[in-house]
Amino acid sequence: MEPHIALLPSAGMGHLMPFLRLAAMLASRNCKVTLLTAQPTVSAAESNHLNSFFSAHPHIQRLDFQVVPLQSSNPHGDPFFLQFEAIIRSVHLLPPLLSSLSPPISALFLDIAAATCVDKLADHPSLSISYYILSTISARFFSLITHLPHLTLESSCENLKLHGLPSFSISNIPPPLFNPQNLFTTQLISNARTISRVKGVVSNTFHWFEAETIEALNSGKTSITLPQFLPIGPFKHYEDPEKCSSLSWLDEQPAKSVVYVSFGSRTAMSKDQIKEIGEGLLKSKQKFLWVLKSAIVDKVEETELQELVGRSLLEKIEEKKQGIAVKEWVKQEEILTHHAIGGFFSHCGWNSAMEAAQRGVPMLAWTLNGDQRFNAEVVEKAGLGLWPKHWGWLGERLVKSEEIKKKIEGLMQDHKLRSMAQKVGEEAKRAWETGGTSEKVVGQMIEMLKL
Ligand code: BUP
Repeated sequence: MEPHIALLPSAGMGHLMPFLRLAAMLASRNCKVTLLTAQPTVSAAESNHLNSFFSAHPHIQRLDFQVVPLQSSNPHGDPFFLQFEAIIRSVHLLPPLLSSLSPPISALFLDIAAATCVDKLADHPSLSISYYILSTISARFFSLITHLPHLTLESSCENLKLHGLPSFSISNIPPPLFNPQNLFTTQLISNARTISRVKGVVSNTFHWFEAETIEALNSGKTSITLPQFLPIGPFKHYEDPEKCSSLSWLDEQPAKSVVYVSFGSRTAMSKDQIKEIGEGLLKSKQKFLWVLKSAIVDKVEETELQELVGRSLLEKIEEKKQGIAVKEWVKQEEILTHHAIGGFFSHCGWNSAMEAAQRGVPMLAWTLNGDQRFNAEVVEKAGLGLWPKHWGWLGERLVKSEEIKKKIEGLMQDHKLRSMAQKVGEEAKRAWETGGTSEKVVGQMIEMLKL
């Protein structure tokens, strides 16, 4: 009989996208799939994507999970981290929901950002199921997280060596992790404590891309016992009927002539920095498609494009016809697949990095916060991209247009980088061919789910 699998994403598009892709993939492999949707969502992008996903995939069941709002939440806290916390604290509402499903579920996939829910669910008498984590981050960052509960991070050291794992540079560790009181840190630590209780950790990465870390995680030689790490990336695109106007502009551009610029769904930059980016793009003389944001959460986006970019800069952009600036949700995967795209100037969120890897699109990484420096290390080591480390974390310094111009020229004109990125794309495809590493692991995972 086909296994019935439930999936519970946490919050934010960087978490929802890989869950939707995993849900579509499991459904295509003869699993019955129920997707739990924590309500209300933080962003409009999440609710829009959920609606269009369910209408395009009527065979996947939707189960709304009303999350209890936090009693006294810090109004200045990151709304996505607060939602992780609200989901974790609403875990007591899950057993009746999950046990009402028919046929009964055999497994629940939890987001790494809410993995600690397993502690409350695993001992519940009405649930006799297996638990998996979907790790929405690189294997490299995951490997650091596994050891967090037993670590005291000291910013005075240069490198961190954990038994059985490749070493880490301290300067790449997100600064909040040095503060044990920070919500990001406390959540990661409690999620990390749960890892050893699950049956497997599914990850959107592939063996060739992170071979050393993946092998270390599965070697049994780490100082803590870990479940099986299952690299099944790059996750495949799922059908999405929504339209995206930027694609028609791209249709008119020559092959590999456009740099796509986007710093993810959660990063809003200062107006000064936006101005420098715009000037840098114009000075580089490269064509560009630039996606802007003015707020962390799209529901509170109020600033118009003209106010954000500045009228004179926007007029220059329109006059020169060198590129377009948009302030809307775009179909990033389709943009990256478009023949006109020659480079991706990105914050190096893990999904973005994997989407570029899958298509062999060279990257210029500007790591702004969270796990992004870890991701950029992977991207740089694989030959997929350039990473000016000295640009610092978000807001640490104002990166001037001249520096941006030079790096964009490097991204778009470096033939060696282009051919190395192409090789990454070929390896990513190979992982999914018959007998490829990810394809084999998926087969193994489906067998585990049938048990
Ligand atoms: Br913005 C934007 N269209 O306009 P990351 C993003 N995306 O399809 P993040 C679009 O959202 P974290 C847009 O393709 C990727 O799948 C993009 O995830 C898609 O970055 C996802 O790259 C964004 O991981 O999350 O959202 O900043 O904080 O987890 O890095």
